[in-house]
Amino acid sequence: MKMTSKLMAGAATLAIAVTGALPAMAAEKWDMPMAYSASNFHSENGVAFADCVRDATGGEIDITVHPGGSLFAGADIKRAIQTGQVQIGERLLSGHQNENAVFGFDSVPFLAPSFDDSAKLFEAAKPKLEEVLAEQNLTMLYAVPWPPQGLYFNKEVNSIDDMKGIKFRSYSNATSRLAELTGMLPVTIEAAEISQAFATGVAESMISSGATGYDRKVWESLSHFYEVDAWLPYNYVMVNNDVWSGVSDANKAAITGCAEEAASRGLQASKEYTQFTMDGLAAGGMTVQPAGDELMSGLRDVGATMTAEWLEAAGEDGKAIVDGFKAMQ
Ligand code: PCA
Repeated sequence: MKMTSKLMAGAATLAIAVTGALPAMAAEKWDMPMAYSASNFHSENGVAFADCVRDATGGEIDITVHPGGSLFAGADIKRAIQTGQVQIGERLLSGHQNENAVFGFDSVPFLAPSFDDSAKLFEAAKPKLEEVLAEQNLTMLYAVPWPPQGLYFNKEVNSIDDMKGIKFRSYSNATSRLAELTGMLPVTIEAAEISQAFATGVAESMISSGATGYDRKVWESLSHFYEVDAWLPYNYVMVNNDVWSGVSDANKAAITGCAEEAASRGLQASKEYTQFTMDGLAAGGMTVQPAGDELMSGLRDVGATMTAEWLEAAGEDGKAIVDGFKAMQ
């Protein structure tokens, strides 16, 4: 009896000595692929989110961010998370418009062209979006908008006619459709690859934010950026639901808190980057200015067609999102 308790006490001391030398619990390692360059504000925000999660979970969840499409290319990230090849990751929401039109709510031209409007549109779309994602074994943790989208060219462009035949880099169904409706030739290229595509002439134009043109130094190949404020597409961070359901309640709360901080920090960065990166494009030698009246009116016609097409494709869900958004205004 005495001997046993002595042995047990000894074993307990030994256990304390051993576990004391290790972290309280082995850290769970999560890989987080992201599609955009390490210096992009979404990627920097992702790293800050991972740091927050490491701190807030007392080191129990250790996220490694892989920016620039280095672990999975942008187009493959969502599937990698759904199938459990990675636990968590970030992707451009409208990159999945071909799966479900709901994913393209943020790329309806001129529907919500400011930061304030796009935040309302996102709130209106969130319940439906979460429902669609849940059916795909995914939980959205946070989402951050890109700055407003404008048009890049390697020449002066004053009308839709001037756009005919131009090779256009697209990043989603909506951007490909915009090219078709303006007589351009769309080719889908990830942001990580665009510097080369412009340098080699594979593409001569794109719609994107000042941020992406700035990140990729497109002034080396392109000459004009026209502010159009067509839409503000979102990037979102999602986690695999099997992984998420295995997380303790305390760690779920910690991660959700970090996600809320990341959403507001990312939004702030996106706002600040809007002017900063347009100034950067101009400093690189580009002409940066609002699109002229004739070009804008042509784009508005194209936008009306795209809006009708999206409403048709998104059906009741699309109508509910737009109605919910309009009710907030
Ligand atoms: N940059 C991303 C998507 C929207 C944006 O501003 C890109 O061009 O791929």
